[in-house]
Amino acid sequence: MTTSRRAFLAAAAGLALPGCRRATPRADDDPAAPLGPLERELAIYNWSDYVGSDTIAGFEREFGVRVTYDTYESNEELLAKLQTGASGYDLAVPSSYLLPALSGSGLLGPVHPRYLTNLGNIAPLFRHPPYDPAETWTVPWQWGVTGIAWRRDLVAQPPDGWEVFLDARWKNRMTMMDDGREVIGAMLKYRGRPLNDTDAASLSAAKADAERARANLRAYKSATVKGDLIAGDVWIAQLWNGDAAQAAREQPAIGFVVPRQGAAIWTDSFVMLREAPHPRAAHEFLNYVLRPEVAAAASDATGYGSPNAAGAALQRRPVPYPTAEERARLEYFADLGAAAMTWDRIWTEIKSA
Ligand code: N2P
Repeated sequence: MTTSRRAFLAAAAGLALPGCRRATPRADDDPAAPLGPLERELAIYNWSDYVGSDTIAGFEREFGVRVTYDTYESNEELLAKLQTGASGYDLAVPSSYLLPALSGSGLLGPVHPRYLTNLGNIAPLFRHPPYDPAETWTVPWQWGVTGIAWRRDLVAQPPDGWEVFLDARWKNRMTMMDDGREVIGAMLKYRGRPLNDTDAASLSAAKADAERARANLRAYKSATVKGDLIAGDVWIAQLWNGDAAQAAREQPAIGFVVPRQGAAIWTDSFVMLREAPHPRAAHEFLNYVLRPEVAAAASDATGYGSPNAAGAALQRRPVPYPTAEERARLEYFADLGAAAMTWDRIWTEIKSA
């Protein structure tokens, strides 16, 4: 791990951070203040395959704004980009567990509610969430769960638990995600431990299990595994439900299961970056994606759940929020505090084993 990354994680954990102070205040830091006129450009950094086919183009057409749109494959990749500073982006879409780290490091700017007239479309369940109780930083985008996608035509016995990754019968036909929170989290659930465990003995068992699983894996690969599943090169993959649903549209033999031991659930939200060069265009975009028809088209395309109640009602393929019974098996990723450094080290060791 690089020194700057260690410093960042330390800051996220609220530890002393020598040589780093909060940036000086900016006009846009006051969420009640009006923003300037609409800029002609906007820069967005989002997960791959996480909007509808017309989400960006529709905004460009209607608002006369040119959008620079780049994608990433993990929260880690997002963090790495943002911590270098001056990314040039206005908006990004972290998972909720990153919020304490991002806001605590002064990387975010507050959203200005006066421009978010469509916020009332968000379902009450997703309003004032624990990671942003005053709705200072976030506008919820989509939610999903992590499970196992598999080829029903190539694997006779449906996998239903995380132990499948330890099964050498599927050696080189399996992948887990290129994401430490997901891989270590899955191995913790496999042993019946909490998803965000910081106990040293549990973490060392999870590490040993992950290393045993690694011997069977073709690769660590996240959303980009869709192509390998469709092609039949990968038969069993740790994956998110929406990306699995996207792949299943092209190859109907792809199934998806939430492992019986339990799994992760997460919400990803749009955040404003503090150094956003185009804050007004960013707010117009946020209000645009809060429209029911825009939210519905996006979630129909991605296969993920929409926190937008008015949008979900318009979806062709709505994803119902898990029932209480299902939720009992699901856990939200949480900020790990000081233990983030330990997790990070373990993940580095697993990958280099
Ligand atoms: C990637 C979207 C998944 C987001 N296609 C994971 N939090």
